[in-house]
Amino acid sequence: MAFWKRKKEDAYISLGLNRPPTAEEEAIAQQPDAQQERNLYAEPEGQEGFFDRFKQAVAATRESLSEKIESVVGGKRRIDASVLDQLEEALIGADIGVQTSLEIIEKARQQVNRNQLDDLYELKRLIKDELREILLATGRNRRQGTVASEAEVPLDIKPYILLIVGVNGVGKTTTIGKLAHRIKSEGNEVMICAADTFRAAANDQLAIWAERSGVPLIQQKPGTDPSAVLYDSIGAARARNADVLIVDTAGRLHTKTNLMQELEKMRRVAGRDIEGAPHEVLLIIDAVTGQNGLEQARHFTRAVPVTGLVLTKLDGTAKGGIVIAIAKELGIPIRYVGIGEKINDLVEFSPEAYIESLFD
Ligand SMILES: Nc1nc2c(ncn2[C@@H]2O[C@H](COP(=O)(O)OP(=O)(O)OP(=O)(O)O)[C@@H](O)[C@H]2O)c(=O)[nH]1
Ligand SMILES: [Mg+2]
Repeated sequence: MAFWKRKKEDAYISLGLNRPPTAEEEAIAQQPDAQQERNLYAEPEGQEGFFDRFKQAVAATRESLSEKIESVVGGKRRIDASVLDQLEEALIGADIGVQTSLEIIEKARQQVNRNQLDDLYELKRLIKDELREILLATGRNRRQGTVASEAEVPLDIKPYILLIVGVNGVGKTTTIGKLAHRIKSEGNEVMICAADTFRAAANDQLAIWAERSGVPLIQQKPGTDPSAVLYDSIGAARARNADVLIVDTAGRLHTKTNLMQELEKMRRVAGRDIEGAPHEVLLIIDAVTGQNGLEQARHFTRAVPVTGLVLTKLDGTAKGGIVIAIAKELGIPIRYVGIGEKINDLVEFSPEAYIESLFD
């Protein structure tokens, strides 16, 4: 079940049923493993060619990684030390992270020494398994309560508040437009709050996306206290009985602690008015900025309780391995990835689709 889904019937549709589940089915569905399995292997519904789009998005990374692996292993009959050294470089080059790359290669080395691994196919299998394990561990952290899970949000809370945070230019506004479109098309009443009052042009840009997605926008003059705009928007959302309120925030510099305080204030304002709000704090990270984006993310997660990540511009980088580095470092689930600039260019993140796309 997508984390923001509000309609009760969606809960059973997401179980692959066209009727409410029996008590027994419900119990099975509640088991963590069943949930995780579904999230991992189910292609998010209603998305034609989901896997193809994913493949397209990581094409540059796949090409650079797979080509390197194949050219390194090439016609060699055995996987030897020099192959593994070069492979290590290829993994690091894809931004998977130095430590992780070293660990994977060390594992491969041990298996080669024990004659348990001797061809390219097995080597790729090992890498895939290791990467999958990292992404699964993120899911497990989540269940251990590091991050709120959707099951904890009562369906009758309105509006469900999504706070969107991240530094300048990472794609917050664009992602809000895509999310608004998506959440609305699933049958929810959506509203957008323009709490990026820092930049004069921010409202105009958001207004364009609000219009594209056919969703009302609540805004005030540039320079207004963002928390005041949020307060107003919650009132407006209540008045219209909106299901979901998506809140844009300024592209704040992580070095300016006062901006972090402002975010904290917004959180308080939301929480005072609506039980459990903000229900989701989505941190937007630009995949193109690689390790730098990860550094920004560390700052944010220290200051605000980020519950999910959106990795944008995955289509624009050959260093798509950053997904792994982020999952491992932050232990926060990646909810979506941005794969282009258009309204439909946002896909639910699937570890399985990601890994298969990288090595197919
Ligand atoms: N290729 C690609 N471009 C994207 C994606 N998401 C956003 N962009 C582009 O990134 C640029 C910045 O996006 P914005 O949405 O304005 O970013 P922002 O975080 O709101 O920026 P500020 O409000 O200035 O902090 C725009 O040119 C977007 O079209 C994506 O998934 N893929
Ligand atoms: Mg913006």
